Formats: sequence, structure tokens, C-alpha cells
Amino acid sequence: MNIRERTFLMVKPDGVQRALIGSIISRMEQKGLKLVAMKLMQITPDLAVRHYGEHKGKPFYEGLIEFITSSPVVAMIWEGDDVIEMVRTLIGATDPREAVPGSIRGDLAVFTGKNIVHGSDSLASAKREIGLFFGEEELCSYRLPHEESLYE
Ligand code: D4T
Repeated sequence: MNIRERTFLMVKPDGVQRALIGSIISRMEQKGLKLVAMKLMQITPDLAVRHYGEHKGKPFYEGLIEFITSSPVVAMIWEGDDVIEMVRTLIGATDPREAVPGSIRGDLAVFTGKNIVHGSDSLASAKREIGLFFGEEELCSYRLPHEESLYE
């Protein structure tokens, strides 16, 4: 059974710097997913720590916090059936050298520390991350004309 879900997707500072915002959004749109919230924003150190808290103590943690706060990101919420797993597949493996061609990281990135995008990895993470980055009033509810032809 398919379950309608929402996921948090972020174009990281390297994706913004490399002018890849449009192509990342395009891939989600072409898949048939629905954008329900989006903003360009600067992540504060406080938000960075809350978002990546699970990695505290790991060797890459300090660099990760510095990187994610280094320039603006694009924060988004996408909606669709099984969207959390689907977006992870579209993004590809964390290490771009292992990400398959056709995925965002497989096609566009070369280094784990600069892997262009972040996508929630579970329902619990999606709920937590959406709550960290967005207020309920920032989400839009609407229908797309292709929704009927997209789902079984
Ligand atoms: P994010 O969370 O950014 O979508 O990445 P992943 O979900 O694919 O991977 P992650 O949580 O394991 O890592 C978070 C973030 O840390 C960077 N990183 C990770 C790094 O710089 N060096 C490393 O060795 C690892 C494992 C990249 C993504």
C-alpha cells in the first residue's frame, strides 16, 4: 500500500554555490512530486547543531557545522506517496563515489563533505526536520493536475 508522506529536502551551501538549485528542483518535479514549502535561508549555528546533533562527537562533525552555516541553503518540503524513500533514492548514496549514475550525487558530486543535498532518512526524521525548519503556516495545500494520472 502506498502512503502519502512529506519529506524535508535541502540544497546545501555547495549546491547553492554551484547554481544547482533549479536542476535539483526539476528532478523532483519531473518525478511527479509536489513542492509544498520552500525558502532560501542562512542556517544559524543553533539550528545546525539541532539538525545534525546525532553526529556530535564524530570526526567530521565540526567541519559539517561550519560548512552547513557557511552560506545560504534552500529548505523544501516535498509531498507524495512513499516520498521519503523515493527522494533518498533520487539523491543517491551519502558518498558520491558510491552513488549510482542518474542520482543527484552520482551525477553532480564527488566528495562526501560536499554532497549537495540532504533528504530525510525516515518518517521520524522527516517530521523532526520539517518541524525544525518550517512553521505549519508555511506549508501549502493544493492539487496538481497530474495527480490522478500519477498514482494507482
Ligand atoms: P545528509 O544527512 O546530509 O543527507 O547526509 P546523509 O543522510 O546521506 O548522511 P549522514 O547523515 O550519514 O551524514 C550527514 C552529513 O555529514 C557529512 N559527512 C558524513 C561527512 O562530511 N563525512 C562523513 O564521513 C560522513 C559519514 C555528509 C552528510
